[in-house]
Order: sequence, then C-alpha cells, then structure tokens
Amino acid sequence: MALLEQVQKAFAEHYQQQGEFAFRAPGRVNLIGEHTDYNDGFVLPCAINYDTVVVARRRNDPDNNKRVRVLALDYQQQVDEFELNFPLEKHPEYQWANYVRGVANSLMQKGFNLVGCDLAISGNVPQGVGLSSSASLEVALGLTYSTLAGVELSSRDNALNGQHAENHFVGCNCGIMDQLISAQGKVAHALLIDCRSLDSTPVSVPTDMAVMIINSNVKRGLVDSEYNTRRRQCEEAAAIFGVKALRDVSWNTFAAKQGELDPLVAKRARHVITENDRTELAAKALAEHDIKLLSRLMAESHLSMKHDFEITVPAIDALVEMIGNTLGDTGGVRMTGGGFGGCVVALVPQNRVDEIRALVEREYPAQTGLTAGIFVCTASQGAEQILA
Ligand code: GAF
Repeated sequence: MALLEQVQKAFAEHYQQQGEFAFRAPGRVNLIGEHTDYNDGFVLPCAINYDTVVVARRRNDPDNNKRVRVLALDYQQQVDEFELNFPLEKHPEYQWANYVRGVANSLMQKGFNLVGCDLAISGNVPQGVGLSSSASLEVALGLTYSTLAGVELSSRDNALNGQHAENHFVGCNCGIMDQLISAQGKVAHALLIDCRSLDSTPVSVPTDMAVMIINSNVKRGLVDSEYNTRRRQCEEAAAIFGVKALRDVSWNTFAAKQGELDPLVAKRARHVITENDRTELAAKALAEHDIKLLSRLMAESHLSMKHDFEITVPAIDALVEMIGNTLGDTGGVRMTGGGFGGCVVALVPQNRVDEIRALVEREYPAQTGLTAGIFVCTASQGAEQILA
C-alpha cells in the first residue's frame, strides 16, 4: 500500500474520522558541499523519492480547539497530546514528539496563531543514516500547521522554522541545508544553495546518470557532540581570520595565515574552504555533464572529509574506495551527510548500476562483515500538500 493510503487508513482507525488534509516532505542526499552550510557556504543536495507524510484534521470542538493529538505510526503507534500554548515543554520521553512540538513552538514564537488538530505521521526516509528524515518531518509539519491555520508560510520560512525548532527545541545545532532542500527540491534537479543568501540554482541531474545511495549500516555514534565540536572549530577559525564565517576566507588568505591557527582548527578550516570551491565547481561540472571533473571533485571531497574534517569511518572509506576504483572517472562517489557512519552517494552511469550493486553486495560484507542497504534514487519535488 502506498504511504499516503497507509497513513490515511491508520488515521481513520485511530480517530474514527477521515483525515482532511495530507502533506509530504522528502529526505535528501547531498551530492557535495559537506559541513559548509553553517559556514555560510555552498551545498549541492537533491531531494529524494522517500518522504514523511502527515495526515491531518482540524478539531471542530470549540472548547478544545488548541489541542493537538499525534499518532506516530513508525514508533509502535505511540501518541502525544499537547495544548498550543507558548512556550511548549519537551516531551519527557519521546524524541520524535519533540519535532512535532518544536515545529509548533517555533511557529508560535514567530506569532503564528495555530489551530488544534489531529495528526497521523509516517515516513519511508531511512532514519538515523544521514538522509534527513528529521528535516523532512519538520518541513512536513511546518506545512501542516500553517495550512491548517490558514496562513502563508513560504518554503524558505518553513525551512528556517524547521531549523529553528531543531536548534532551539530538539537541541541539535544543524545548518539550513536539509530543511531547505526538503522544502524546495525540484524534480530531476539538484540545487546549488548559497547558504548565506539562501538563494538556490537548479542544476539538472543528467538522465543517463543514476543517484545511488549506499547505507553502510554503521551505527552512527557521537554524531551530535562531534558535529557541535566541528561547528565550534569552524567558528574559532573564522574569528581568527576576522570574518563572519569561513565562506569569507579565500584559499590565498588561508594559505598565508594558516600558521596562526591551532593545527587541528587549521585542518577543519581547510576542509570548509576547499569544499566550498569544489561545490561551486561541481555544480558547473554537473550542468555541463563533465563527469570526469565531477568524479575528481567528489573524490577530493571525500579525502578532505577523511583527513581534514575527520568525519568518516573505515567502513565508509572502504565503500568509497571499492566503488571509486571500479567507476574510475565514469562517475563519482563520496560520503554524504554529517558523518560518523551513514551513507555514501554515488553518481553512476545508468548502465553500470547493476555492476556497482553486485560489487557492493560481494565486497562490502567480505571487507567489513557488514551488509549495505542500496537505494537507487530519483531527484524529487520538495514539500507539498497531497490531499486537500
Ligand atoms: C547534517 C546537518 F543537519 C546539515 O545542516 C549539514 O551541516 C550536514 O550535516 C553536513 O553537511 O545533515
């Protein structure tokens, strides 16, 4: 059964009424530009054909019209209930509920007058593997709450609200990439996003190239603490250069002054500064179908994440090496997302997808004792209403 129908069915069974509205928002894969978003830099993600779906119904009992009830299909049908009174408190137990509360809380903080509702939520974005299931939930909820309240929320403001909820309510200091691509993704395109201006340029993904995502199935550990440490190191470097963010440091400036930085901080800064350059070049290469250049840039990006930013793990490195050696310059491969496990993204000629799949199925367990999950994705549309 399709995801929407499943959520509608669960909604009807649980609340004994049909849902009135439904919304979807996708996960994402980042082709290149890692840990650049919170440095005001460039990223090149695409939305993927895996979604979070929210089915909703406004409450029509006047005495209770600030009440929100939530059913989480992916968490053993757990439920949450709260009143839309600012400020909301965190759920004592369920982390998923903090996204639902956090998005509402951030909207109310901005003055939105939200209305009570019943919600049922489910998704097929793999969770906890760096494909932004949380951002897709935040963006789907932003669209749900604002539409139910009858207020305009631009895709950009929806993304910013999701990030605000994650930073200030859930407690993860993420950048804007994941929410923005989930809100603004475009079919068959990646977006080159300038994370300072938040302007984005669609770049078409060549039809003869497949976007493969290989989940290492390495349990991601220490993600939040390591992520926040990297952020601090980048801010420290920017302060030494006397700029707002590392986006403002050119390679020449960095090269001239790097000796003044703590060696570890210098490595972190070098990753961000070179990654920004690579990302702009990669967008151009993708647009011009220059796969050879793209292949080189993705390989360099991976090495920079491995040696300078130090966010890869051996199993991920093994995947990148085996796929990279086989693809040569006919495609590109690198780790994608925040790091410390998670997924690898590969741009693979359509006629080599089966070969790469067979390679990973054969070699990855032999080298690591792990089994990979393999998805062939299509670049998809950002968040939208799917039932009115
Ligand atoms: C995570 C964060 F949420 C993003 O904002 C981004 O920093 C990414 O890691 C690394 O590029 O997905």
